[in-house]
Amino acid sequence: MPLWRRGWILLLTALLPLALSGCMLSASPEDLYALPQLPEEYKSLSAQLSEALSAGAEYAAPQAGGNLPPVQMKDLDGDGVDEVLAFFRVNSEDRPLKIYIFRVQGDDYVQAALIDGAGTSFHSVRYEDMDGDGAQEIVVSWRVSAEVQALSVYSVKNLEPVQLMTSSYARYEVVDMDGDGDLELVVVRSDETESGLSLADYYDWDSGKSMLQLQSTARLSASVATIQWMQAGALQEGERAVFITARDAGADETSRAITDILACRQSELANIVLSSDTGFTTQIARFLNLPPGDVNGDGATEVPRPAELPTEPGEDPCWKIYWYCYTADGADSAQAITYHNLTDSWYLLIPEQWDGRFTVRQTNVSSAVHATTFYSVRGRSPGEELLTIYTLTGADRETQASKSGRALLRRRTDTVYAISYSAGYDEWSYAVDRSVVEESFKPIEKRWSMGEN
Ligand SMILES: [Ca+2]
Ligand SMILES: [Ca+2]
Ligand SMILES: [Ca+2]
Ligand SMILES: [Ca+2]
Repeated sequence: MPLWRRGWILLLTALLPLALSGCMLSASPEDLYALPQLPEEYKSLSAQLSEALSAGAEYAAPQAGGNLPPVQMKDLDGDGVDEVLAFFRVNSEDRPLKIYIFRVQGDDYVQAALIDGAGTSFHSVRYEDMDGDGAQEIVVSWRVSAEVQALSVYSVKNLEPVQLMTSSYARYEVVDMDGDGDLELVVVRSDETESGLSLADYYDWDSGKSMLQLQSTARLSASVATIQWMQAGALQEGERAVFITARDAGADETSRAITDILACRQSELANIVLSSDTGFTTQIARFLNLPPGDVNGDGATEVPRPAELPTEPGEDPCWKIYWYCYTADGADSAQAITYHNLTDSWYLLIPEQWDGRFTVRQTNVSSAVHATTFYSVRGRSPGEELLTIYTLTGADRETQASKSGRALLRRRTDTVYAISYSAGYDEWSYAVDRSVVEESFKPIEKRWSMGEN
């Protein structure tokens, strides 16, 4: 689809509500003449959208995720021509949420299908070819009420919508759990029968019935309200897994990260870290707002487990982070140690021989000069100064970074990172080559909002 066509869709979306509300009347005739001629097929689409709007529909754009416009283009049936999906709400109807699907026919757009549902708004929409047949399935999340969300998946083969599953839910992920090339659906919902915790339903594609079948259900260790992140990732041998992190207040008012890990075992969904004794996950750590991730770049996902670094009495606690990966049996092993500075968006992979022999202090000299200094440890206290990592954000950041004794680590649009070594570093028994330290420095990339599902 050429870019100008996409441009037209955006223009239509922007102008139609204005046109109907009369705002366009303030445009001068010259302004109107300046608009390029509308291609024929978009006149028919525009007419269809106008008709829906004048019949009492209003645009109801999805509120979260990667597909936000109220009018979206997607080649649903895989024939190389985009269809148009328009998201509306018609308040007077029992099933007020409507997705109109238009397809090109000759010079016109004609309505090919309608999907409707109950609820107050569209939360999100995602397009996934779950069975790999070239036709996109549509994953729709509906906000039913302030507390309840529902998830539905539609096949639109030949542009005829068939609902493949629907369920109330809190989070979901679409992922190839069993490695067969088809995508499965993992849906987290509240456990209504007991304990206030949550459950994960596993839907696999049944090619015989062309349906998504509920295959199995796994128990999780937290209530849906406490879930912070649900992410697809990988186990140690590369098996796909879903990591679910909840946050709850521990006994001493510190918050805890409670991690469940779902993987496919003999075609069933299993929570591989659930203890058979307690029925609860074994993976509980202090919560420091760090999601699981591939921290060492080996393809497997690690889960963080903070441990406190030595400090002087009265100082704020600071943390090193042990990162664990998992086998399919749920056995964990530490893969990396980091020091994370989330305020300044960086972390340092800690050389193994430093473990137990270093600590850290953060000194924010000014709002534009943040310094994180690493010390050796003497007894249980900070000892010799070893090195300092600077986060420089002021207008003079280049000058700051090139001050005597400082070396540039990394440059970003609005930040420069630099490092300086103290006299004690090279004499420290556990020092590693400076180039190793510098390669171990990692800026944290801002990522997509993970709450989209
Ligand atoms: Ca198409
Ligand atoms: Ca498909
Ligand atoms: Ca699969
Ligand atoms: Ca890894």
